[in-house]
Parts: sequence; structure tokens; C-alpha cells
Amino acid sequence: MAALVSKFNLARLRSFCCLYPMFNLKSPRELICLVVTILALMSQSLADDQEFIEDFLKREYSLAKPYRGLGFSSSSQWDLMGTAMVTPDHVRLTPDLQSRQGAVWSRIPFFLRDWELKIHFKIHGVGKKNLNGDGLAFWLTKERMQNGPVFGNMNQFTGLGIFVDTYPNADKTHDRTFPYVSMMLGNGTLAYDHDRDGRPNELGGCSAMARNSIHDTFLLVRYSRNRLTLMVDVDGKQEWKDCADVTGVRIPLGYFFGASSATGDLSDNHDLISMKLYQLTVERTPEEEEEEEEVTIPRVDDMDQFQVEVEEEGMSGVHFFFTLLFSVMGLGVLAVVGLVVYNRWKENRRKRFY
Ligand SMILES: *[C@@H]1O[C@H](CO)[C@@H](O)[C@H](O)[C@H]1NC(C)=O
Ligand SMILES: [Ca+2]
Repeated sequence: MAALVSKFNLARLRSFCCLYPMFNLKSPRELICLVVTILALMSQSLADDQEFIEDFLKREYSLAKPYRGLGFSSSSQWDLMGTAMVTPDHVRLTPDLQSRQGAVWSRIPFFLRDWELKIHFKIHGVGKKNLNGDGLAFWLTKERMQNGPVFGNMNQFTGLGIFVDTYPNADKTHDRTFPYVSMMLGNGTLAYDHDRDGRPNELGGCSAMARNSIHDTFLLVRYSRNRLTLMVDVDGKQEWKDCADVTGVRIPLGYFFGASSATGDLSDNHDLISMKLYQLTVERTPEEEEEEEEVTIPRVDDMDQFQVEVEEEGMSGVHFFFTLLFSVMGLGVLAVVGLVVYNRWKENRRKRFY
């Protein structure tokens, strides 16, 4: 393929007869000719890149403008639910009004093993910071079209949930700034704990100033070779910032993409502009193919790595040992200081007597 392209480009180059000898330019005409040739080659390679991406964009799993017939036509690949509404510029999942729930779900089960999902969304409203809610969620789950308490979707879901949480429910812990983006892998029994903003079962996350932003806000989810990566682009710099990265993640095939949102006492407009699914080409050796294990329930191979952070109540053995050690050391230092002070005091007193 590459050889073919370069052969083609060479032919193109030759057609600009002026390039022999290549850098021995005798007249302005030849210089212009060279510049034109270079520009032509550059535009050619840019076009190639474009084609490369287009090739792998999977339209059947993507939601993008124009949203012709979305949710209504029988040929549409998506279903709408609740307050979700299509406008020429976005799919509004909820308006900036209390107690609304809306969602959009793919109708086609998803069977690719290596993929990348680029999400363009917009969260905006009139509420002051932290007086808005609740946020947006993106899904790749076994279930679809079930409303519930997790950003407008059911709890105990089976599959991947990505959350853009805009309201801090656990107000005791000021350990993170909101909006907070995080991900969780549900297995049908694990629950998303809304009161604690999902902390107990999250696989990682980051703060992202994605509300009332003057910039376009994007998320990127990549899943390849069982590695799940989450990236954000919310500050208009056109670059991805790492947000979460987990290996050994196993997501079964045949699940559905979706997006959902909910408002409660607090609200926001939650708009989905696009979800673009790209297939990634990953070479696998026959051995790797064999090792690739078919799973029926989503799981993370080494789940223990996440349990550590969650432990809040009670002390672990190591924790206890160090607390004891430092307490003893502290007491020792105090005793020494006390002794020194006492001796000084005694000496001073003795001096005063003589
Ligand atoms: C889901 O994960 C939890 C925690 O790892 C585990 O206790 C539970 O048995 C799992 N459920 C299923 C259906 O595998
Ligand atoms: Ca929350």
C-alpha cells in the first residue's frame, strides 16, 4: 500500500518535469514549480490520512450530524427515550429543567474487539457552579432502554459506564473538583453508588472543566488488547489529556452503545453532539488469538488494585504498625525533650540558690 502510494507520488513528481536535476534551480520558474510540487504532494498525503480515518469510521455505530430520522425512521440505528430530543445541532438528552431523564441507545449489538469512541458533548445551564446537575453517562452494556437512578439509566448494569458527574453528592469529601469524569465496569451485581459519586467501584477518573465551557468538549474511550483508556479534551487545546487507564479489562461482545442523562432538584442542558466509533486495526499472532479469552461477564483481571483506595473505615495491618511506630517514636522524642528541659530547670534553680 505504502509502496503503491509512493510510486504514484513519484509519477506525479515526474509530471512536474522541472525537477531534474532536483536542487539545481536555475530560474524563478523552476523554484515556483518545486514549491507547487511540494504543496501538491503534501495535499495528496493529507488526503490519504483523511481516507484512512474515514475507512475505519463505523457509521452504523456512530451518531453524528445530520441526525436525519434519528429515533423515528425505521432505518435509524438509534432509539430515543424520555426527554431526549433531536435538534439540527445536537441531541438534547435533558433540558435545563428539574427531574428529567433522557437517553439515546443504539439498536445494533456491537461486535468489534478493538475500537475507539470519540464523544462530543456539551453541558450548560443557568445554575451557579455546584448548583447544577446531575451529569451525563455513556454506555456499552448488555441492557438497553432501561431508565433508572444512574444518570437516567438502570443500576446494576452489565458492561461499561463512563460518567461526567457535574454534582458533588458526597459533600463531606472535598477530595475532587467537579465535573468529574470516571469509568466503571458493572457485572450485573455491582452498584453505582450515587451518594458517593461512584467512588467505591470506579476504575479511575479525573476532573474536567466541561460545564459552561467556551470550548468544545470531548471524551475519548479506547479499548484495545483488553486495555481501557479514557482521555479528555475540554480546554480547547486540541490535545488529549490522560484521565484513566486500566489493563486486563474484559468486555463481552454483543453489547449496546448508549448515552443517558438525568436532572433532579438541580438541572442543566445535557447535549450530545456526536459519538463516533472507529475500528482499530490490531494484528494478533495465532498464539494471541488463542489466549484471547471469551468472557460472558465483564470483569477486570486484577480488581484488587482498585479496592485499596476505597478502604475508608478501619486500619489495615501496615497502617496500624506505622501508626504505632510513629506514636512510640513521638513519645520517645517528647520524653527526651522533657528530660532536657527538666535538667535545665533544675540547674537554673540550683544556680539561683548559690
Ligand atoms: C461482580 O463483582 C463482584 C466484586 O468483584 C463479585 O463479588 C460478584 O460476585 C460479581 N458478580 C458476578 C455476577 O460475577
Ligand atoms: Ca454526583
